[in-house]
Amino acid sequence: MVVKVYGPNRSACTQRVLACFLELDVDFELIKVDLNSNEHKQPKFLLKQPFGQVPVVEDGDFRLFESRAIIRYYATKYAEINQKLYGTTFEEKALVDQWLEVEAHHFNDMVYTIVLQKLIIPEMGGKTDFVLVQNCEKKLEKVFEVYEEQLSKHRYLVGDCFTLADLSHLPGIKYLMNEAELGYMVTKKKNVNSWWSDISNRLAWKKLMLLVD
Ligand SMILES: N[C@@H](CCC(=O)N[C@@H](CS)C(=O)NCC(=O)O)C(=O)O
Repeated sequence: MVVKVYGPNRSACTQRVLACFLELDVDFELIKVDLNSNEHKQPKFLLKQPFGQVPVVEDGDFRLFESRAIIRYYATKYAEINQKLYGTTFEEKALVDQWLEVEAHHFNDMVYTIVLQKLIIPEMGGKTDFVLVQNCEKKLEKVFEVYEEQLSKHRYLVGDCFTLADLSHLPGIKYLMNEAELGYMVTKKKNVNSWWSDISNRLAWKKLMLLVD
């Protein structure tokens, strides 16, 4: 069954899901949602995602939103394709969840605000709040310090295998490096830099980057 993924391919949250699908060889059809014309806030879309956000997936009659819930579901469903992606023991799974929570609440919140302030608000004719951006950069610096320490002990965030915890960072780091011009935050940290270089060179991510407008 081909899974329908609703979301623009430039959206970081949609990319998180697509990266997971490419890792697991899940067949998908990407159905573009035009955020510029507020398609995601229209009644038809709100029936799929009541908060008016992308992505949403439809797998036959089964519908799911929240990108991290989606990747957990598919990594569990297709565990035979890649057993390590969501860990193999209760403890590994708990650690993947721990780092996914770190990504969602410490890392992504900062990156999202920076990208919003530096790119999206000016595109819409608004003014960047540079004080807010600076505060987020400071908080993000602390997050990367924690990652640097963790990655000095392990190749990936959870031990020696690539997991959803690493995958979930790919879209945000790519935005930081390319769009927000804050690549130095990654490159100046030896372990974080080699981790980024490793995970961004995975075949699945490279394939995804070819699909992105
Ligand atoms: N926690 C949600 C966040 C979804 C989200 O913020 N999506 C963004 C695109 S990456 C969006 O729809 N933005 C438009 C909006 O919030 O109005 C998830 O991970 O799926």
